[in-house]
Amino acid sequence: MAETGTKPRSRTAVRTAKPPLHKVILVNDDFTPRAFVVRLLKAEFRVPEAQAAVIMLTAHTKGSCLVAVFTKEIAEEKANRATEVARSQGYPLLFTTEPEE
Ligand code: TYC
Repeated sequence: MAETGTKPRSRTAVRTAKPPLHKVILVNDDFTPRAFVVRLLKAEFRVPEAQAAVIMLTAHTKGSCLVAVFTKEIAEEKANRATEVARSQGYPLLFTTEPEE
């Protein structure tokens, strides 16, 4: 193709917007058994045993603990689902979500 010798006057930076990420947070309570929390973390979030135990203990001692980070929809879906599984067993366990800074 023949060169015209002209150059584009402006450039457009091509960037793909990153989806906003949300944290899933485990909230402590006085009633849910520790072993159940660990089992739920393993089953719903695919967290290995040792990590599940650390997350559970951190929530137990500090009041809450970060479980994982996902896109907004997935985070809400996972938090709701895990909370519902606990409720279906009669426990008040709560998972919340919040946007990641
Ligand atoms: N605090 C609960 C107990 O002593 C255990 C627990 C830990 C519950 C973490 C919720 O997010 C939680 N049985």
